[in-house]
Amino acid sequence: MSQVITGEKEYFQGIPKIQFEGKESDNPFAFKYYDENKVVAGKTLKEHFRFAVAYWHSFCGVGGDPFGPGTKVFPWAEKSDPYAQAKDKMDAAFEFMTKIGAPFYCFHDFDLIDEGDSHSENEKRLQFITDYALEKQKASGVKLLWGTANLFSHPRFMNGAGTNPDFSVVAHAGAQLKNALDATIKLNGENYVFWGGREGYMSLLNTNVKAELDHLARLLHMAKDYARSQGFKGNFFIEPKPMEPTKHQYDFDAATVIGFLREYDLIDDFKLNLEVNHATLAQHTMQHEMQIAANAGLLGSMDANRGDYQNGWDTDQFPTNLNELTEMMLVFLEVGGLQGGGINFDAKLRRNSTDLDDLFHAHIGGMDAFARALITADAILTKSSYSEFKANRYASFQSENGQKFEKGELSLQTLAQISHEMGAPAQISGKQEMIENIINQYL
Ligand code: XLS
Ligand code: NI
Ligand code: NI
Repeated sequence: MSQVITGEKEYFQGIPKIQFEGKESDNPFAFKYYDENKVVAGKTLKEHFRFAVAYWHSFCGVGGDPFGPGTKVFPWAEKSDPYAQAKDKMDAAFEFMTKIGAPFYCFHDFDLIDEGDSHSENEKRLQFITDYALEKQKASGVKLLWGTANLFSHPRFMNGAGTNPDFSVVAHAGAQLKNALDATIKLNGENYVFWGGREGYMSLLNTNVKAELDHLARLLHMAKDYARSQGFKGNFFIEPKPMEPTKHQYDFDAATVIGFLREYDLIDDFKLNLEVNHATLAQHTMQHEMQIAANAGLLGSMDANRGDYQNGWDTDQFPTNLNELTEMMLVFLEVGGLQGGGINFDAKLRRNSTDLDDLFHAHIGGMDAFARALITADAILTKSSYSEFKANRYASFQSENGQKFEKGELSLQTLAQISHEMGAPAQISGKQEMIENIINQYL
């Protein structure tokens, strides 16, 4: 995929396909670290990351906030006819994706085309725009990393979608979900995501948590059975987030979702799509979430962004924090990367970043930051004392009794007896500061 694909009109005029020029380059429209063909730890950067552009933030989000309307005037949003507008937006999207060199994209159903006022009209709209998307994918080589359904914006979902106390809303969600699955399958989507935007509650006083969780699991089973019957071979991902828009979201964090998948027998088909800013909202680091998911074999995909140290909500900023990213990439390499997913920029420009070219700066920055972090993490793992130090911390479990303990061959009485023989443990430093310095040294 090297060709730029435009529609009748070129939206990002004067911006060519972004090339890798190296860190000495002063060209703001060039990659400084992301050389897609560079091989690190046995794979090219392109293969490691499988970067995806998020349709909603990049081509739909005009920057509205609770204090004021949107600030961005998109030239692809001028036409009032929803079909014509959707086509223009898709032209802009594929032009951008081929210029930035992202091999994948992700969407919600009604990012592609505005929602109509009936199921049949929506089916017609999605048919139309997915026909066009198929042409665009073929011409460009850009692929669909995942599709999803927006089951949280419309007022009908104010009490949830799959967890709504009203069966007719649950049924409506089912109809919409079916169409979104059909669209994803038609476009050869590699995965399908469930983010439980309003699958949670505002108050326990009016909520039957047991019934709601049972209903959510039922809907997920139905979705999985339907998609499989239609030949979908990809992964289903659940995207944890602890709160926002609801006060408490059921898919709180990785550990909670893993427990839910086990409890409801969904663990063989579902994995996790983790998001940096959701991890921090749950009072975790992203690297913690990645490790917990990987321990269960469920590290599927990632939504890349960053939060703000001072704000307590999902600010969805583009990732630039190299220390944070390097720690993430250490886990990424240690656990062998993602299971079927990629890295989707679920990040938005600031409300006052209003030029069309800002979208390029944001993605160049994000892709470069990931590349630099991965290269750094690989150097740390292969050249520094990091891995050896970490392994040595646990070396005592290689002793005869340590091995018996790990294999479950010791009773508590024997363990106690061993301790009597071993005497008081010596103090061993965790050496956190020394390890932290290695990151700075290799960056
Ligand atoms: C919102 C979520 C959302 C999902 C897709 O916070 O991150 O964008 O990724 O529905
Ligand atoms: Ni997300
Ligand atoms: Ni988010």
